Amino acid sequence: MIQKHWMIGSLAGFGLMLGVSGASIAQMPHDEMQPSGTEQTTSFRRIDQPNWLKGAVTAGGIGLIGVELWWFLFSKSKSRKADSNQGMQEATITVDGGYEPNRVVVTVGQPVRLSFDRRDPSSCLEAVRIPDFHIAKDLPLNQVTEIEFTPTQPGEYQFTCGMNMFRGVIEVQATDHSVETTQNLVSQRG
Ligand SMILES: [Cu+2]
Repeated sequence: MIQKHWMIGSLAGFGLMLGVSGASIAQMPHDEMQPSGTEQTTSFRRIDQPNWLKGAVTAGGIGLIGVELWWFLFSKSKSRKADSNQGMQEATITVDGGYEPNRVVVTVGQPVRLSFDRRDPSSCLEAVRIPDFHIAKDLPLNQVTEIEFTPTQPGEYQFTCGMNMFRGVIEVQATDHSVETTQNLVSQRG
């Protein structure tokens, strides 16, 4: 949530910057054109912006809209399959304005080690909880904290910050796909 607001703010700031710099570029040749001592018109004068500038500003605007769309639609769900390493399923989750990735895919019945790499000083993210596995752990800043557990049932299990504001999902897949359909929605808590 918080990061989204920053993002919107910085996007707006960037857009403003584009506009302002565009205007000052457009004004430069105009000012130089005025010879000193001749009549100064106080009435409005139409500033003809060069076409390349109009094109650049338009392209910039469209680009920003694209970035925003991408941010809202796609950046939220980043999924990663855990790496299997000598029977241990491992994944590193970066804690910075949320969880990245915020969906980790693992296989049932094998131990999982999640390494939370906390880089965000916000107290909101100073702890992580995985209620279904009765895990609650502090995440010291600029350290990697490992959490281990073994999922025994396929399903989707949430992990959250201490206040339940930021969330991620551990997706536990069945090894046998016939089991998956019957046990898919084991537990999901809001
Ligand atoms: Cu929080």
